[in-house]
Amino acid sequence: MDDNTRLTELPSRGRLLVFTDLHGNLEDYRKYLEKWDSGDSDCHIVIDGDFIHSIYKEDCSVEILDDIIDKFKMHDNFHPILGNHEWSHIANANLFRGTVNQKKDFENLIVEKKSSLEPYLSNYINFFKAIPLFVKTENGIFISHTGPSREIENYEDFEFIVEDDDYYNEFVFSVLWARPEKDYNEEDVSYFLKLIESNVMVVGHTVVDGYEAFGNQLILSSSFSRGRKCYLDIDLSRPIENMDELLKCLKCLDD
Ligand SMILES: [Mn+2]
Repeated sequence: MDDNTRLTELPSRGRLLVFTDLHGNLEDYRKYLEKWDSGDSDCHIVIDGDFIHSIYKEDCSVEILDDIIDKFKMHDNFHPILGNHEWSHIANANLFRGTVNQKKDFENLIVEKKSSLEPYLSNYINFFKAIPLFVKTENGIFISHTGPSREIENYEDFEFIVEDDDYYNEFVFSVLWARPEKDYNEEDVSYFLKLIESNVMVVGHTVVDGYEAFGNQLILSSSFSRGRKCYLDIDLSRPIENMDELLKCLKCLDD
């Protein structure tokens, strides 16, 4: 795999599993991994951001992250994507849920589990900088943590994000933080998809009851959710032309 690539492209063969927003839930992480055939190089797994920062009593963010780093090094078919919670450590930016500073909490958790902050935090930040922002499949799917950005007006703008290494511009900010309705609408999704020549988009970030279709965008909640925990199990050899076809690839964790 190329160094420092923000866009991972998957060919039109094999299988793709997509899940998102684990937020430190080790039990769910293990359940999703059981569905993945790590030894089959055509069986891909995408973890669509926010694997750290727990909202649960038992925060397994460090255990999950250590395992994700190992698997990312070992397997070319394992694709973690950057979320805004991982980004907060790159940017050294506080991230609050209510009154809890989750960035600070994670640093405390590292000290608790490893008995010192460094070199662990620096290694984690280097890893966050090495993972993609986007996965694009040849059969028509584009995956990012959230977005799209209204700032992306043409293909050159998109290429700029992919080739740049800045984490602080409006483009990058929007694909990590944007909310549907507030920051983009269904027309923005369609405009962006046309621009990058994909048919449907998959995001996490916004908490829903398992899944929600927002125009041509599927919002997934696979662990931290308002009820159901949903994921995608996609045959990459079959074109996905529209939302109806994507919805056929949807599964729930406890079914
Ligand atoms: Mn998020």
